[in-house]
Amino acid sequence: MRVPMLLVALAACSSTFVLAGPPAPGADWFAAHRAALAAKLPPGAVVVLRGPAEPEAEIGDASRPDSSFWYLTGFPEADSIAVFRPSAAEGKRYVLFVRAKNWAEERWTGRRAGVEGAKADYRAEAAFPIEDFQKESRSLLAGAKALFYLDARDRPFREKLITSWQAFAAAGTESLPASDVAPVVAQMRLVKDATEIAILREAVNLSVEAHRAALALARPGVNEGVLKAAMVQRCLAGGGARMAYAPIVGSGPNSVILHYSDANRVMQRGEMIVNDTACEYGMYAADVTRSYPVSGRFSPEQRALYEIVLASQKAGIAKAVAGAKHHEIQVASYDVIVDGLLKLGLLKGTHEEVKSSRSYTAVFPHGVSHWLGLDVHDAGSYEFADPRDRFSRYFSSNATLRPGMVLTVEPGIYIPERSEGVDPKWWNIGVRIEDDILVTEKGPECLSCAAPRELADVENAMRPVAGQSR
Ligand SMILES: [Mn+2]
Repeated sequence: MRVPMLLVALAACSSTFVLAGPPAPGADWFAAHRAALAAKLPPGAVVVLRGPAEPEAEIGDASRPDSSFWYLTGFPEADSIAVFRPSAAEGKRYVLFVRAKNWAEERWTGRRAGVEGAKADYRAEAAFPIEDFQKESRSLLAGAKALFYLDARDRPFREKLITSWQAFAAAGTESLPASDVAPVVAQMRLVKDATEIAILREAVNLSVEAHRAALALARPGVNEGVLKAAMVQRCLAGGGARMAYAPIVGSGPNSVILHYSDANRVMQRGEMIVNDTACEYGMYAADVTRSYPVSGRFSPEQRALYEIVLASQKAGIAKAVAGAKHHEIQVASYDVIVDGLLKLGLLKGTHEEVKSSRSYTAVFPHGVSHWLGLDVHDAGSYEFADPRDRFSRYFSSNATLRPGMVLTVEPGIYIPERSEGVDPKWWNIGVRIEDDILVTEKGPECLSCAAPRELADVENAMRPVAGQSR
């Protein structure tokens, strides 16, 4: 008995204290993305990608590469530019502009690959210090027929680039087009390959562990921040570089605030908690929400709303099948919520009246599904047929689901206090249930459903150890 126990203890130690870190995709993987992009562009295209400069502020998380820039280059440092020109002569097809090695600066802000590292580790055929971009760009753009750029929200960079491109074009007789390549890259990012799905699974699994940790800590008298801290601990200790988004841990009156981010209130018996928190891992985001009673036992009202949201989520997930349109998820989830609220008397009128008056938006004010990937609200078109306003968009997203797409399904009900005509027993109850769904040939696969979700599973996960009361 003794030896196995020791081994168990050692294993526990190593998993607690050793950060293995996420798997880093190899240079081939990024090169394949560049090749796939090239195949979508006209012959003679030149692509200029901006990796944004580090923000001025010296506080906050370490800067994160722009998702699309990283997807195409794998280069993780701030303030860089990649020029990609498939039809150019060898030696000029892929050029990186990076911050040069400079110990006096690196000792403050971190080590750099430098010009040599850009070639050796990131497959650049040539590399230059970032300051040389203006000087070198003329020869890199010469002879190109169309410019495609990715500005990563660096507007001055984009304006300067287009100005020089147009000046350059004016010198010739043809008019040369310049366009944003972001929508093209976004469509590539929409369908995940096996490497991306493997990393996403890790991000989600880590987030599920974090949710379990938080569930076990919830009880009256505990501050929301304690749950948030436990989740951040789990994400970072598991090798995540940062959270996938600002954690939302709201109890009672905060459970009806969709993006409540203070997490600094003492939870009271009888309240609900909405916990929308997840890890980023290897650059990929999970996005998971669980809702549960502070006391560990659902009250009748909490149970009634939770059952509607859960049924709504299951109806939505069932529509996440290859060939379906994205809005079918929204429609299926919506129908269950409206029917459930009508039955409870929390919405008045008929299903049709609720839809045409949009009275449901008082308690169900958001859409139920978005793409998930490198960004929590990932890139990729929804192909809205009716873009007039947010509710029209939710119900008209015509993108066709394909295997390899990953999306969230996250219906919710939030009853604010002083809701007109609503019995106060319903006030300040918020419920959102959100899971991450992979579309496969065989149907929807819920990546995050291991986080307790059925009512009994939630209560069991919160059951206190013997002798402790809530
Ligand atoms: Mn979400």
